[in-house]
Amino acid sequence: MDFSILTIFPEIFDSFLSHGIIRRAIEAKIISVNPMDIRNFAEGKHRITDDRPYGGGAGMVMKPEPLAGAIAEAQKILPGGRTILLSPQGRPFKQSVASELSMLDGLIFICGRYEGVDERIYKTIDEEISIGDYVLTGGEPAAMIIIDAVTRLLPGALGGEDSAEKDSFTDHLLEHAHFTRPSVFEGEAVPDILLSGNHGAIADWRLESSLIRTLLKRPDLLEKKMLGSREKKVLKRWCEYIEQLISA
Ligand code: 9D3
Repeated sequence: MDFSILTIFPEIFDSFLSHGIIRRAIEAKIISVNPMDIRNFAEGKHRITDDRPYGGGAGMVMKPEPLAGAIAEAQKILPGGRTILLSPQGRPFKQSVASELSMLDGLIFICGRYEGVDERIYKTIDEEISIGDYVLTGGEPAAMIIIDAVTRLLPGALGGEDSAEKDSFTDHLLEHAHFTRPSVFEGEAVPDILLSGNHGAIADWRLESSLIRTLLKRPDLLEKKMLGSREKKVLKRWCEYIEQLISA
């Protein structure tokens, strides 16, 4: 998958691209990431990329000409790539959107700054995505988040058995609790089952851990989930336990 990022701050991406799974995915040629400086497409001595809004008011607007030039260049480099404007008004980014984008060959991200972009660039974009209901200073963190979430879904990016397929989030469940050595830390022991070697019992314990954590921390996720018979059995046992507590 090839990513192009249109930004006035291309250096923001240096550290992101130099570490961990993203770095390895680039080295393995699973992805390429090309931050492009919108300023390189701006004319005049000062290469200005923003201007005051017609009609007045606070803040600045991204000028259309440099953006249009940068978008045209990116679309030439990635023909058939999907052009995505990152903005607070976009479609909410979710794991399902990451999964959809991971099927494509190329993505072009436009990182807005200031109050927004000139309305006339909308005809050159395919869609608009937001990463959530909070206010950022620009689209750059959103580009990193989407590239990160999409890359780990690509074949070979995670390596080994840690496949993205068994991610509990796609399944509307939070991850179960995790433990590693030492077996006792500050007086607190690891649950015996995890040391038992009984893989069936361990799988049951992990499902229970996932379900109860989700119930306590993100009940909204559990409401979306289709419960199977194993899940129902675990939750019923908790119901019975709570009923016992009440009637005692
Ligand atoms: C004063 C009105 N503001 C809208 C809430 C204007 C405004 C604020 C911040 C316009 C752009 C921005 C910069 N944000 C992004 O570029 C952005 C963003 C975000 O702020 N939240 C969630 N997702 C995204 S994706 C890009």
